[in-house]
Amino acid sequence: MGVVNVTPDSFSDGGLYLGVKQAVAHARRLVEEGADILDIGGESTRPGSAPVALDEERQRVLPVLEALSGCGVPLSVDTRKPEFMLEAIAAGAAMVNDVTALTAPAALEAVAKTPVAVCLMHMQGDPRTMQESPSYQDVVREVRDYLAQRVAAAEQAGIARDRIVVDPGFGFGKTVEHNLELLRSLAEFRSLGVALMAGLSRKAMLGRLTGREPRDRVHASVAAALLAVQNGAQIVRVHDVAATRDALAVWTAVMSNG
Ligand code: HH2
Repeated sequence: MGVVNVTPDSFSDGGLYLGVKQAVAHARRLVEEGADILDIGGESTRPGSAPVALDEERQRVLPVLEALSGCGVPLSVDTRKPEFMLEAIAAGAAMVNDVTALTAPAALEAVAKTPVAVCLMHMQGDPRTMQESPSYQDVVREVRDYLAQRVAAAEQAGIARDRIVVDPGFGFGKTVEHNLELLRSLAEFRSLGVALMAGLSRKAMLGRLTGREPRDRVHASVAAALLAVQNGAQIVRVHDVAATRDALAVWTAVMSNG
């Protein structure tokens, strides 16, 4: 899944693709590089970020979605707002990626009445404050239990299992140690019986481990994506599609003869 941030303030590429033309060109490049899905977002959820008004999100994302419909890959919309989910679906989105796992009032019902796929992600707290003091007794168990509850709630609302993807939410209310523990134990999330996604691309934990700025975290991101796939992720959400594709081509070739 290639990331298309139509935002002025995303942590690694904020402002680079804020115009419709730039965002669409970037998205098309990601498809050429081998992205199977594009995830389009108009609201940064990086630590410390403030929410974006519905109208602003609409103006950023809808023209990009519309321009990309028919681009050859399914489009995902990264949003927490139920009203906007429905507008994005009407504009061609085939997937909703919600960092709040459809916990907003009426979000479950909004998605249930459509045929699209949905990614339910775990976050402790909210973006403004989530990195102040993340705390867990057992991060893997707590994140998995939360996702199991959200899958059950989604099913109860009428969203079939084969439409659901779960994501432990690397960096969303987690220390570097929490993230490493989740990555080590990612395979345990397969027991939830739905597709598994991981988003580690250019994140702060990789900065902590390498001492590099977000745009220079490509190599670390590729390593993290590869480990995530090796540990059971079926979708990796990445900024650097070509590099990730190459690494996965090698991994796939090795594994297919194993
Ligand atoms: N990470 C980000 C945003 N959305 N969605 C899922 N499912 N999983 C993730 O790990 C995830 C996500 C943060 O990355 P990015 O979009 O590049 O940054 P920002 O939130 O600053 O726009």
